[in-house]
Amino acid sequence: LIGSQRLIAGFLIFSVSYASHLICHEGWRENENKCYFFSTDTKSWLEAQSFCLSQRSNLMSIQDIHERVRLQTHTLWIRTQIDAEIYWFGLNDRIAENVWEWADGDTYNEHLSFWAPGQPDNWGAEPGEDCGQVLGGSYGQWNDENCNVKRKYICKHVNCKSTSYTHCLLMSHAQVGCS
Ligand SMILES: [Ca+2]
Ligand SMILES: [Ca+2]
Repeated sequence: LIGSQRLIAGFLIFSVSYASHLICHEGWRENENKCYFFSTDTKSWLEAQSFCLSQRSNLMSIQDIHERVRLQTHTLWIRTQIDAEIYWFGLNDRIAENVWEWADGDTYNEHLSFWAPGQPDNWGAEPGEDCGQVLGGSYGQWNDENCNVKRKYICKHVNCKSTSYTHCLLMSHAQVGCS
């Protein structure tokens, strides 16, 4: 009996660790139970969000410090992934000027914001700048830019194979990688 219990326990441990390496589709990168897609092509912000939705994801939101910072080194995780390039992510104030929202519907936490100095500035003539991007050349800091500009983009979804289904549903109603 003890032997078989060990076998079952061993199998469960194996299954959990095995599953944790299987959680993102090919071409997506895993970080802390989420999957990220870094595009090589460029799109307007809305086109990029449409693409992410078609992949059962959304333009990336930043929901905890771990998505910005690798604790050991305080290196921004995003910064380590994007070199000096600029990528659209999910932040936008398209509905109401200077009211920032994430494309996936999650809460915008002011204390996690990481705007570049002087940003957001809603620069230029109407409609100004309503879409958010991360600046690889500036430590992954954020800027707002005209939504029609074509940029590379980052999609994200929670990976429900790596966590309990209930927990996954609690994490976000809109991050649908798990249905
Ligand atoms: Ca704006
Ligand atoms: Ca700006």
